[in-house]
Amino acid sequence: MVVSTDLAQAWLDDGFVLIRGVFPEEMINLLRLGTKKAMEDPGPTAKEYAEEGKGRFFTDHHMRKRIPEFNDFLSNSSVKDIAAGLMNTKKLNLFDEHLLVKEPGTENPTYWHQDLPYYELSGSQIISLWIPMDPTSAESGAISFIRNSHNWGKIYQPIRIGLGDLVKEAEYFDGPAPDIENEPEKYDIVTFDNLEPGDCLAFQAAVLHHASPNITKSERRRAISIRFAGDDVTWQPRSYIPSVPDTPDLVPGGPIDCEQYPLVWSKD
Ligand SMILES: O=C(O)CCC(=O)C(=O)O
Repeated sequence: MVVSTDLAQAWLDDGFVLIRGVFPEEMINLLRLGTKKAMEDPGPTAKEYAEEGKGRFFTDHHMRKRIPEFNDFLSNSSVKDIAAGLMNTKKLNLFDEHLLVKEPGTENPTYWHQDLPYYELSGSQIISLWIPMDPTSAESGAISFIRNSHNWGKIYQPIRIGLGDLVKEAEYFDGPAPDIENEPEKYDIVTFDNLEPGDCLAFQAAVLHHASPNITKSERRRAISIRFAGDDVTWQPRSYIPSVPDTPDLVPGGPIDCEQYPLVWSKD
């Protein structure tokens, strides 16, 4: 799969880009099977955000370490080509896979946030490929972005994405994110409310984004964000993220290659 220069430019300018129909059904089925396993037997990094009896907002990270289907998807789909093409990078480190499942009746939104302060990384070539496993509508958990907000030069204080409270231990940075929910007219908000399995929504780590609750009665909203870092990314330890002992040999400002952030692709 070759990423056009127009798509790569849109990723740079807007901070996000949608690529339709890039993953065939058998690839999405790998993700669905992996997700089933992750939810039936949650690993140590799994979290539940929904209140008892109000749907289920399930998240997990780094599932490839214990569930082979996620590795199969990483090896056999075009996910790395897309990430490398959009970022125009010579190498890719995989640094996270984040599973985000909102079952019917889940009232939790995913609060407005940037991903960057949750990472121990610094740089501009940091991408998430958000891949829905179900049709996704405004009612089932559509994702929205503020166009170009990655270029505002701000890092906002992280928030617990499913609960809405600020992470107190985190740095204050540029303060909490603006109150976008109550003043939407002030922002250039783009909502992707008609995604299909096979689509891929790519976005930059500093772009502000949000996802709605799943207020449907029967539509699941399973999605995975697969995250890669490119050439300009260095290690940026953050006191409130307990990374040791997974990144023992990294030096602040230095390269990120290590077991936790494996080099998974390079341009020969
Ligand atoms: O899927 C969601 O609810 C939000 C996704 C998100 O915030 C992310 O992938 O960074």
